[in-house]
Amino acid sequence: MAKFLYCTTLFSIINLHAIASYPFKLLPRNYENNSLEPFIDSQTMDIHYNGHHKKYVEELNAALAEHPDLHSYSLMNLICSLQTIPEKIRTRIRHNGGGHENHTFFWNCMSPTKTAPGKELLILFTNHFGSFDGFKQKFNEAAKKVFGSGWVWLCFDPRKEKLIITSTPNQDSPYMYGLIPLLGLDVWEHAYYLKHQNKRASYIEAWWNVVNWSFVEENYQKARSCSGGKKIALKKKKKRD
Ligand code: MN3
Repeated sequence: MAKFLYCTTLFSIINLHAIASYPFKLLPRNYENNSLEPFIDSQTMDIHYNGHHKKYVEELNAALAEHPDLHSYSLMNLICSLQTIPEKIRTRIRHNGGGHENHTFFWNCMSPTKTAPGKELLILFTNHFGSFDGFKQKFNEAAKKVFGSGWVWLCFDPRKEKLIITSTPNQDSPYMYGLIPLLGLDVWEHAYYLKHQNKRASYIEAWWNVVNWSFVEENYQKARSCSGGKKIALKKKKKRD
């Protein structure tokens, strides 16, 4: 129980939107559907946000409606303590709570304003993945490998105090696995099929143009301060994976 409280408290400091509780709301994005053109098309952004994401929020609220004992739970409490959720609604909370969290995070991972990784992030990528290009290559490989529907992530692992690239199936959030996401990419077909059809690689390539590196930097700084302020970026790596 203590571990659970530690995790949800730590994660809620990092991800403030996740402290909200029932009834959950679709949060506004700070750009329009067409703002990411030509890299992410307007129709996909509209259907993805007003269709898919909105549905996750509605389904999450519907699953919780008849469980008033869970109405005080934050989104982070719900998705980090699935084993304590009544079995009858556990899968719905996992899919729709994860879907709400992941998509809220994903909108912030993109920006119509061109950004670039700062000096500290570049050092971080060099130390963990050989170079910035090395990081992108490994991230691309992981994104192409996701079978079916899922996500690829750059995460901070607070147990090992290092960065990792990983994927999650369906709408699972990295927080469910004790990881803090810094950057995430939705590789469900609904995220790209209208424009890129079956060519996931071309979607991934286009997406790099709209990555919000300021958000990644912000997430990294919060993860670092919550892990005791250690300079993980400057840590020498003994052995490369
Ligand atoms: Mn999606």
